[in-house]
Amino acid sequence: MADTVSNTLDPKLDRRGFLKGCTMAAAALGLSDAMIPKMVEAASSAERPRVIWLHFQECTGCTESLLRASHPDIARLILDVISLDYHETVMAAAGHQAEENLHETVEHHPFLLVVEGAIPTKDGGIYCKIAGKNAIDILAEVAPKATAIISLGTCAAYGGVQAASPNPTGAVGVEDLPHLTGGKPIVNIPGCPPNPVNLLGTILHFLTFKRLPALDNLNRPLFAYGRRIHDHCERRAHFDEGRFVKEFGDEFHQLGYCLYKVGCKGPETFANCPQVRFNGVGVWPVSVGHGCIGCTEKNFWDTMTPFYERLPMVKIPGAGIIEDADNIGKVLVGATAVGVAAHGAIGIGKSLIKGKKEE
Ligand code: FSX
Ligand code: SF4
Ligand code: F3S
Repeated sequence: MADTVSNTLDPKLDRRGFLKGCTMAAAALGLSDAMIPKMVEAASSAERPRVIWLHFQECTGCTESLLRASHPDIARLILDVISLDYHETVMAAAGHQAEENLHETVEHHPFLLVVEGAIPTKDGGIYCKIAGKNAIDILAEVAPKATAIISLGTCAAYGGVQAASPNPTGAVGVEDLPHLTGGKPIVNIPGCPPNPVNLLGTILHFLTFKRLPALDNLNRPLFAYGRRIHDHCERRAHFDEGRFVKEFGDEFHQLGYCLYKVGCKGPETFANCPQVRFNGVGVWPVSVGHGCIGCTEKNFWDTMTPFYERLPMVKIPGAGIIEDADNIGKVLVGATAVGVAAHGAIGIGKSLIKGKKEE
């Protein structure tokens, strides 16, 4: 009965793909190569942890981005190291059989819980129902029995797009419902969608060290969300020198200049996108010409919008708050060496964006 999902996908990864995935996860975790054999040993153990994967209010982009990853096939790798007992999108079982699988694991085995999607709390939770139960009841039934909970994607972590003002369904993230989760540890892996490497790294960390990774103040693993996008961006030299794209498609866009003035939220966003990148082909939003919209940050649909207007004030370590974007490069020369901002020290509210100065 267990592992009802893995065998519905491609065959197991070959050894080379498996090693490549572990090496990628070790790099994301900031571990030395010396740790890779230990990680491979832990990941190859016959004792694969059981995982229940619940879907609530979401677009399923989190699972899609996982399934679309390649070189290595991260979905395949994850499915090789866990026993996925319940996952509504990809499991072969349906109806009563699927529900039986869920209850069997919940009642009789230790398991990790992955949640995708927000939980709507208004009007008795009627806005998300599965198998006749609403998301609140399902979470209350499953979460307190989990060893730990991984909230995958910004929706499960913080409510996501459903929670955007005026939040008509009362959508919240898993961590907002502590009375339903029984005090179980929660790891948020935000992103809309999140990078599957960060899920893989969290699972491999758990398998290798028998504990969850260290978290930041928003319960995100520090290995993945400990640095600002802006600090590792390949366009940073243009920012520092004051070379900006003025509008999409202009000559500066074609030259690969900084996207700050067309709305990039990289200076306020914590994630490893520039280092880990996506889809196994080395791309991330900024590398293909679009600014970061801050999708790993709490309530980004409200706090990071309008997406195509620049952040009005950028706090630069050692240089204070810069309000005039035209002069930002000049001020920054000499200031960038000051170092990385204290994690979480930077924050921006919608009122700031609304109150921005016109250039
Ligand atoms: Fe949310 Fe995930 Fe954005 Fe979509 O499942 S994080 S809307 S990419 O898919 O939950
Ligand atoms: Fe990169 Fe955006 Fe920072 Fe410019 S503002 S350097 S595009 S992260
Ligand atoms: Fe999201 Fe920005 Fe990364 S939009 S995917 S955090 S570059």
